[in-house]
Amino acid sequence: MASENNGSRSSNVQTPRKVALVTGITGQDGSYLTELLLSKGYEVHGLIRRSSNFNTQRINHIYIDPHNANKALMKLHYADLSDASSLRRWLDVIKPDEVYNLAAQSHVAVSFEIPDYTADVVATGALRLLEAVRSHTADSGRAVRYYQAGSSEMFGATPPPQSETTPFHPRSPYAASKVAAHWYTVNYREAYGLFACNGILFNHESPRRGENFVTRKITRALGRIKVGLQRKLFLGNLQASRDWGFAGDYVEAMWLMLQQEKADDYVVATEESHTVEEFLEVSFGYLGLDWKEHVEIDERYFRPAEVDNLKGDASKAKEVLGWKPKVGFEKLVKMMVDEDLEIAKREKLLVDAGHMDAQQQP
Ligand code: NDP
Ligand code: GDR
Repeated sequence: MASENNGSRSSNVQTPRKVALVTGITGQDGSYLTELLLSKGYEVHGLIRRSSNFNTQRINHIYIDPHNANKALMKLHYADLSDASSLRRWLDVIKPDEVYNLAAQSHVAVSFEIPDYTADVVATGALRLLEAVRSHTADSGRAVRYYQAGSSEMFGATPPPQSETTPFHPRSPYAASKVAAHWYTVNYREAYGLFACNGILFNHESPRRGENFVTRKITRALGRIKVGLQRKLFLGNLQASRDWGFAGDYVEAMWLMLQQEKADDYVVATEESHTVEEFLEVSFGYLGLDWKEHVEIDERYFRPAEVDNLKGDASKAKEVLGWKPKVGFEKLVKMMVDEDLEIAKREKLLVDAGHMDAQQQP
């Protein structure tokens, strides 16, 4: 009898669904992280900013209209990292257990063009969100865990391998702003006891990568070259080295950081580095093409200050989080080429049917 009671009691006990708040949910990482959190049973609230066109392409496949289903577990709300009041309001309404701050003006070269805006969103935006979390927890007595999307760009000119103890030497307004956001996060942890973690993530890519980052720019153009829609690809510095991983692997590390007993900072990387030229060799070679016949250097893509060599040391994440990357460099390149070749084939059909201009660039 006792065991029957115990059994029925435990089967009736339901752990409450965890609630996550994700800024930057419409971005590459936001989409993978949301998929991961939904698969773990979370309710996910994403903050999106207003734009003149819909900007939810990366999450449309997981969106369920709440008018059609009251069990929709991903919900979207308008807010902006430049608007402190919107951040505090949504925290009070949503009452999340975990906050992932992924929103950013994330393009390094563009940050030289719009430095003031970049600093406002990347640095002060993180501070606004931390302050909103702090004041929300102080007023409500709730515990909220916070993840800050830090970057290997913070290491900048400091030679590899780069770990949590490597000094920062940022080389762009974007990188300097991420350094500020990193220290704001450490400060809120030390000053207020907030459970706040910095993930220092090295470059991570995917078929959902923005089309003006170098890997996706290459695979997108390569697909179009292969089907005959384009001949040339204009690039900048081919000698820069990056530690490129797969975004799907990296969002797992973000989640793991917030499941630990103690808040801390972690480098997340594959520990392998390749030049842009090597990316060209592998991607073009995979489709049987010679990149040298198609690539031209355009100085417009050189940056006022470059980051030459990034290669992470992810020992701490491996030891403490038990994290390791599943997708290596070649597999990542092939995954991106395969997907972009399919997109190019569909574009070719539209061009041949007269529905699209062949010159139309993504
Ligand atoms: P993306 O550029 O793909 O996504 C950025 C997201 O931020 C988008 O959802 C964008 O919205 C949103 N956003 C931009 N400005 C604002 C704003 N003012 N208010 C609210 N939201 C805003 O970046 P990734 O997904 O690649 O990267 C995620 C985070 O990780 C970023 O902070 C990035 O700096 C950082 N990071 C990325 C790395 C990488 O290799 N991918 C490596 C290390 C760090 P919208 O869709 O409307 O533009
Ligand atoms: P990065 O990524 O600056 O490392 O920042 P990006 O892909 O833009 O550049 C990588 C390297 O390629 C060189 N490069 C070019 N880059 C672009 N975008 N376009 C070109 O035509 C081109 N030609 C050569 C660049 O000079 C650079 O050396 C990314 C972003 O996701 C950041 O938000 C993130 O913090 C870091 O990765 C880690």
